[in-house]
Amino acid sequence: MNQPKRYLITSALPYANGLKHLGHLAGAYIPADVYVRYLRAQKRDVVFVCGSDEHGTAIPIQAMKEGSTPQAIIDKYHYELKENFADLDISFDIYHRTSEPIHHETATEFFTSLNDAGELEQKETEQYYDEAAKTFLADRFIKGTCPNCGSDRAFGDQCENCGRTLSPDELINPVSTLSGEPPVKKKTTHWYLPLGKHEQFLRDWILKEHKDDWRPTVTGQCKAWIDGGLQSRAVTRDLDWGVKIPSNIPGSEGKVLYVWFDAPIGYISATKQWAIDNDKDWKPYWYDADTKLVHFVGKDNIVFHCIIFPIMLKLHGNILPDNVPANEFLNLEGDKMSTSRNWKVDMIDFINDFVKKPVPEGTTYDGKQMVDALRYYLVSIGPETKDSEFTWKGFQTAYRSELSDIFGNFVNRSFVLMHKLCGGKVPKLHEEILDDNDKLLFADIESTAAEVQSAIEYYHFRDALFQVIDLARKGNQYLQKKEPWILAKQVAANPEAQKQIDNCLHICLQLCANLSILINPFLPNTARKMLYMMKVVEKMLDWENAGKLKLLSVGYSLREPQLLFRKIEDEEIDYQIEKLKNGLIKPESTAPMEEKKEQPAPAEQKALIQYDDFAKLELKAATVIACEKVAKADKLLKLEIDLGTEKRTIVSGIALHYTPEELIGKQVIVVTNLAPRKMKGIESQGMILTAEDSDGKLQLLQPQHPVAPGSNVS
Ligand code: B3M
Ligand code: ZN
Repeated sequence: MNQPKRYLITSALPYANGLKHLGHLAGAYIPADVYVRYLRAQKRDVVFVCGSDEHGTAIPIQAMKEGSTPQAIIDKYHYELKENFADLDISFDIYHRTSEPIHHETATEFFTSLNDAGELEQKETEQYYDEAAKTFLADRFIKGTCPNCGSDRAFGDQCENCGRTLSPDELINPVSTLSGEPPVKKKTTHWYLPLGKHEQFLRDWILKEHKDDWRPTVTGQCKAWIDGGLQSRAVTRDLDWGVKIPSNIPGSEGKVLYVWFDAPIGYISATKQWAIDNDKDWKPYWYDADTKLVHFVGKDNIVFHCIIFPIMLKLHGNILPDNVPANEFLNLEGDKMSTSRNWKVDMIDFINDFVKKPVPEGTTYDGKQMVDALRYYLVSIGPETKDSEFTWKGFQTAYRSELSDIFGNFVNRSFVLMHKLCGGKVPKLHEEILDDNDKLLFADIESTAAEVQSAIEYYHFRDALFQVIDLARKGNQYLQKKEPWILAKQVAANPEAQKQIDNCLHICLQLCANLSILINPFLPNTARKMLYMMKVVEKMLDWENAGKLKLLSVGYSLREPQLLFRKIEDEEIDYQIEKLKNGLIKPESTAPMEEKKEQPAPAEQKALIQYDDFAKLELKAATVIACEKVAKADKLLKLEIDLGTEKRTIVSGIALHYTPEELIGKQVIVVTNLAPRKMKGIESQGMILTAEDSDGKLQLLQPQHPVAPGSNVS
């Protein structure tokens, strides 16, 4: 892989007019932080920027409603957001804000340079104006009757009832949501960015150049937008809150930059401020082609980061993003997360209820364990390819059955046994008696390090984390096979047994050291606690150590194990579920205080097919009669299936979800007329159908009651 010289990583700038919830955290902040921590462990040159988005109509309007000032609103939320991110260990190099003078200067220069180069157009239009509130009205602040469904709760940008995208002109009997009065039409002149001029560039850059390396959900949304026709976009607003258009430009009076024009420039101004604070040069990060720029955002921000901002960057002579690994949405307990309905879990609530919760007397755990617990669950259910779901029970189960029972348990057992059977020191490795199990685990350590690395480089964070847990699972299986506690009873009669114990625990401890390196980008607190137990310095977490088998020196004495993951009690979970249900606000007069979100036609749905297309598939029920792991392929299982009249071999990528023993005897649904395909040298003669559950586990599709092998499925 060609390594860029430096990285600039951004997370979407949150609006400073409210708190952010776990959906935001899972979408744009945790994945970015995992990536950045990995890059830092790789010793790469990386800057991670974010900050508060403090402009837009929503802020002065909220101030008006609360009888406050815009400045008071942004101050309140800016500091709160900054602290919330810090409490959850999101390790920005700078958390800036767009109200800073350096941002205003940067954004003004950007606008002026595009305008001077003739890249913007000025147009006069008529827009709705509220005479009582003395302000032009953003689409969201006009309400009326929907021309499509007749609901009287439609907004100027969208009808909440039927979902139709609207423009304010389409509303019947429009009224201003500010004064309740019908608005009047008033002429106004604005600057526009003609997107249409850049269609070919976008098609080449997104749909050709990045066809394979961007997520299909991202390119799909971009394609839908481009195909839908690229309209010119107004980049200024009539407002007195925001970045003012310089007064020497004719027509600038009363105009500010549209918030979506200035906000992404916030990434640049944040980089500038970071450079000032750290005595660095910011320019290469935005001008040198050897910089890899990656924007982490949620799916509602795709269009701005993949279409509008890149056009601005190109016109301004900056580098373009290398990737925008946008996430889909995270739902909550069976429903969409929503600020207006209060169906959400705010970061601050999790912090107060878990991280900063007073620790009962006599216990040694700390709140940071719960930061890692949350980070674990949010990565493991990360909506990387499609919407996924947060449930409190799912959180408790994943934490207990994966993190605590597999990872925590392995580390704990290794340390306890080492203290008991090897005098608290790293035992010697007796190379001459290494057996196949030992060698296999060594090989697994090496290959997992490489796989985790590759998954992170490709933004497959879920998969990467899964691999780490799977490696710990292998450690447990290894211990179970070796049974050093049984060997210990034989030592008196057979001194060779001690050598076997030594080998087993030597390998387990080297695996623990590796696990700390691999888990570090995801769970930094856990990694540090492991360092403490191993009495080694931070430097061991350097990624170049991942996959190495001699990280801990023989004879080195290690500390007693510490509790890595405390228990999450049922009462804590029940309390959260109750709290969520009690806080729900029924949809009524909710005028969400968010800027309009761009929602192009959903692109992730596959195209319609005709019945004839479907009828080409041959689906049959079959019974699994034998099953084994495929050598050197962690995800693959080789199955022998009985189709009544014939038996077949199938290779299926479900090894991380089922053990071979679990599958034998089970009925499955098989696509039997799929062209045979070789995987790891084995010809697969069909495909097994599964469905992904909310935890990302594949579940077999099965007939409700057993049927004869070979039965047709239709
Ligand atoms: N302030 C966040 C949002 O849409 C918006 C992102 C700006 S990123 C430059 O919720
Ligand atoms: Zn409607």
